[in-house]
Amino acid sequence: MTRRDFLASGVALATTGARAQDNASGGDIFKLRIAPVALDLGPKRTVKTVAYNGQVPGPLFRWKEGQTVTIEVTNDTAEADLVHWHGFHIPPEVDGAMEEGTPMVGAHATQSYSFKVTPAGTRWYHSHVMGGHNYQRGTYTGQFGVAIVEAANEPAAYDQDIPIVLHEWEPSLVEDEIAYKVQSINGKMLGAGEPVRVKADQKVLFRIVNASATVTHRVALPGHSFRVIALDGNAVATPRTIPVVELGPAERADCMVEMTSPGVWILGETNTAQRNAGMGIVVEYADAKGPPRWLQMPEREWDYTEFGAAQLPAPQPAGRLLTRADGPVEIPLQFKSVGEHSWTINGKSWPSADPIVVKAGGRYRLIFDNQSSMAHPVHLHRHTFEITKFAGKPTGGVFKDVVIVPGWKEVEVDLLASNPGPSLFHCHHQFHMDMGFMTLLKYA
Ligand SMILES: [Cu+2]
Repeated sequence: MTRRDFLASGVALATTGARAQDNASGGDIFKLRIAPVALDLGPKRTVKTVAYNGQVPGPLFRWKEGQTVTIEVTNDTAEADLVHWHGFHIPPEVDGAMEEGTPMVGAHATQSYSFKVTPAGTRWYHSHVMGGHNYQRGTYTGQFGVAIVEAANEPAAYDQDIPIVLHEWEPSLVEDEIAYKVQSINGKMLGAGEPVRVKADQKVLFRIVNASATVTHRVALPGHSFRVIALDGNAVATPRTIPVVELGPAERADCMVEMTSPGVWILGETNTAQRNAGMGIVVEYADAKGPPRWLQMPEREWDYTEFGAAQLPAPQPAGRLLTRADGPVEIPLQFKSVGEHSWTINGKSWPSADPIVVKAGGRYRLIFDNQSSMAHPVHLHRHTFEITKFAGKPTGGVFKDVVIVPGWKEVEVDLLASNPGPSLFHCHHQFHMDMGFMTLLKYA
C-alpha cells in the first residue's frame, strides 16, 4: 500500500459517519447532528456538553478545493444553533452567522447548506451562537471540528497528517475571566486517549487548531521542533523551525515535524497547570516504552513577522490581493472596554456598532488599535487578510483570518474586498464577542 493509498483509506474511515450519499445538484452530502453528549475526557472524568455526531472533535472533513458540498445539519437540542465554516470564502447565506443572514437551525429542525469549498488549507467549523452569560453555548461546547481543504494536484509531502485540537471544559466566571476545570486535546485529557503513533524518520504534519472559547495556548513537542509552514491554513512566506507555537482562539498552525528523537513524549501546553488539567497528548514511537517525557521549554515572544517575507512588498498569491500600485484606504478600528464586561469598536458595542463599509474590488488597510491590556484574537468572516504591520514592525506574506492584537498594541492588515455580502468581524474570545466586541463589514 502506498502512502497516498494509506492516507486515502484513513480519510474514508474518518468521514464515514458523516457522509450520507452523493447528489447530482448539491455535490457530496455530509450530515451533522447537534445533540447533547456525555463526553468521557478520561477515567472518571465525564462532562456534559453538546457535540456533532456524538463525538469531539466532530467528524474530520477532507475536501478538494472547488468541490461542492452539502451539509445537512440536524439540531437535536431545544435551542436554535448554527454551524460556522471558519476560514472559507463562501456566501453569507451559508457561512454560518445569523448576523450575516444565514438561517438558524431551529430546535429539533434540519437545515442544509451547500457551498463550493475554497480556499485550500486547514479550516474548521464551530457553533456561532452568542452565549452571553450562558457558558453552555457556542464555542464553550464540544461543537467544533476540522475541515481540511486539499489543493488540487498537490502531492502530500509527509507520512502522516494529524489534527491536534485544543479545548477546555466546565467554564465559569472567576474574577472577570473565564476559568476552566479540565482541558483536552482531541477530546481526551493527557494520557486518557490513544497515543499518536509514529515511526522514526517519519515526517508528520500536525495541524494544530485552537478550538478554545477564550484561551491563547502555547504548544510544544519536547525533543522535536515545529517547522511552521502555514498559519490559519495559508502558506507563510518564510517557514520557520521553532520550539513552541502560540495560538489564540480560532488560530491554526500547520507544523511539520521530523520524527528523529525515538521515545515516548508529550505534545502539550507549555504551562504545567494547563498540561496537568489535561492539555496534552502522548506521541509514541514504534517499540518505545516508558512514561511520556516532558522537558521545560524556552520562553519566547510570539511574533508573526518572523514568518513574513524577507523583501517587502511580499509576493501576492493569485486572486488574494490586488497589486499594491494603488494605496489602500485606511480604516481605523479602536478596541476598548467600557464598564463591566462590555467591549466597543470605535466607541460602540454590538448591535449598535458602526459597520465597516467597503466597495467590491477595493483594497483596505484595517488598523486595529487595542486600547486595553488584554490581547484580542480578532476574526473576519469570509475573507483572508494579510498582516502588514505587527506591533510597529512592517511585514507581509502572512495571510490569516484571525490575528491576535496584543494589549496596548496596533496591528495593521490589508484586505481585498473580494467577497460581497455582509461579513462578521469580531473578537473570537467568546466572552468578549458576547459582550459587544462585534460588527459587520458591509459592501456599499
Ligand atoms: Cu477579545
